[in-house]
This record gives sequence, structure tokens and C-alpha cells, in this order.
Amino acid sequence: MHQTRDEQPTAIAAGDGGKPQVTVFFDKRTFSAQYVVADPASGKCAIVDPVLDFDEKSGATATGNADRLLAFIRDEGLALEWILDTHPHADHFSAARYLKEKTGAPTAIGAQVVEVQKLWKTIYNWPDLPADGSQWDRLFADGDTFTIGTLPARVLFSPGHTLASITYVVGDAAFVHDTLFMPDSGTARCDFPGGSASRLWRSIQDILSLPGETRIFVGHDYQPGGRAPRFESTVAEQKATNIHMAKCATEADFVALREARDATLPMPKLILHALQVNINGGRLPQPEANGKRYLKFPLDALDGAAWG
Ligand SMILES: N[C@@H](CCC(=O)N[C@@H](CS)C(=O)NCC(=O)O)C(=O)O
Ligand SMILES: [Fe+2]
Repeated sequence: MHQTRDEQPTAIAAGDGGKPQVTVFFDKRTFSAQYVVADPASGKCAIVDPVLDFDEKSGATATGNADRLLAFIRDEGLALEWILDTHPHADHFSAARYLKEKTGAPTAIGAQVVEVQKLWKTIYNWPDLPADGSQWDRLFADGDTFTIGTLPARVLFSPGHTLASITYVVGDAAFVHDTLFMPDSGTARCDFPGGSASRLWRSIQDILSLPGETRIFVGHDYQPGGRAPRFESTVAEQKATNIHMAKCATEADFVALREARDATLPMPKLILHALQVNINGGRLPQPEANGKRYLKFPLDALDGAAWG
């Protein structure tokens, strides 16, 4: 089982046969799951998909979520080895840069992020942005391996929601971000620039070919029907009960279902705020001469306007 931040964390047990201890921290504002993935044997850990707080009404930024992750790591006596993002998020700022500045731990994301940088650098008309991934310490390609303490970790390239999405498989746990959601919630949308429902279908097939008992940890939970948030399932449960996959025998079925649903979804309210920070490794814009930072938005650049 995973723990949520509201539960009392249990002590880290020594050695657990390649099973990371996974603690989830839910950001209610953006329905995002942030994870601390710990190796019980060594006390080393990684953070997956940390959120930097942003209040779009006032323009205020804050580090409440990120500081809670750091406090947990400190209280548990863990050592942070990696700051991992699964993809350049479209609905919140990544706290990767803040956490690196606080801890010195290396940041990482999928290598195809350079393609996302190229796409959005055009949308933002931002010629000075280096579109070479140099904003992160490590760019992971499909099949790359690394360790979290003694735990083996492997990268599965899993695009579709974005061009650069990756899944981290750590021991018996897979951090699948926005591919599959909880079985009663279905799958992630594919209508952002660079998204593709047929690529997502193939990525989901790769995830579902992991062993049935693999623990699946999702990137968001939108609490369908107002139920309490849930983040963990298994490959076997997803295969048996995911509401989108159950309706789809073929890739064509899935593409039709996904595209029909995507046509009904408004753009995330922070997509234009978030991408300009996230394609720059979670760096907020440089302050101007008056010491203030400013975001820049293109007009009429994205489809998906919702006037209703
Ligand atoms: N209402 C949310 C939407 C966020 C959103 O679009 N989330 C993506 C993941 S980044 C997704 O796949 N959503 C699936 C869905 O809404 O069905 C917002 O404005 O931020
Ligand atoms: Fe996403």
C-alpha cells in the first residue's frame, strides 16, 4: 500500500525485496499526485512530479507542496537522489528547479522533451530558449536504467499525452503519470500540441504488458463522482476494469473514444502559464529590471476554446 500525506508515515523497514515504499502527496488544487519513492534498504529516495504552487487569480507562487515533500524526506531520514518529472506538465508548474536549488539533487525528464521545447518555443515566439534539454541534469531515453539506492529503475518511453512522456518503473512500481488514470477514471487526454491518441494506445499496451502485480501509480486523480482520491492500482486491475480500455478492443476503438472525449474538454486553465515554466526545467521567468517576473501568453494559438 502507499501512504497519503495525511496518514502517519510508517518507519522505513530495512530491505524489502525490490519494493519501493511509495508515499503520495496530493495537490488538491490541480488534482496532481506527487510521489516520494524510497528504497527501504538504503534510505535513498526520489521525488516524482513535484508541484510548485501557483494561484492564477493573484499571480502568487509558493512552495508549500515542495516544502512538504522536503519535510517528509527529512523527518523520515531519507536522502534525496533524484528529482524526476514524467512529462512537461500542462496544468501546473514543476517544482523540480526549486527542489534542485534546495537540495542539489539532479533533475531528470524524458529525452524527447527537446521536441516539446521546439514546439512550444515557436508557440511562445521564444528564440532564446535553448531547445536542447540542457535545463535538466539527465535526459532519459527509452530503456535507460538507473538506481534509487539499491532499487533498479527503468524508463519506458510512453508518449501520447505529450511527445516526451515517460514511465518510471522502480522495482515493482510503475509511475505512469498521464496515460492510464485509476480504472474508474480511464485515460489521459491527447489533444495538447504534440499529443496523439494512437501513440497513447501503444504506450498503454506497453504498460499493460508489465507483470500483472506491478503497482500502477497515476499522475492525477480527478475523483470521479466526488469519491476520495486514489492513486494506486495494479496492471491486472487496470486490464480488468479500466473504463476506457474495457470499451476498446482495438487501437481504432480507443482513438475514436479518446478523440470524442477530447473534443469536449476545455484546455487546462494553466496550460499557457505552465508550459513556459516547464519547458525551461521549472524555472520561473527571469525578473525584469523592477525585480518582478512576468509570464507571456500567445493569443489565438491553441484550439479548444470553450465559450460556453
Ligand atoms: N480542469 C483541469 C484539466 C486538467 C487536464 O486537462 N488534465 C489532463 C492531464 S494534464 C488530463 O488528461 N485530463 C483528463 C480529463 O480531464 O479527462 C484544469 O483546468 O487544469
Ligand atoms: Fe499531464
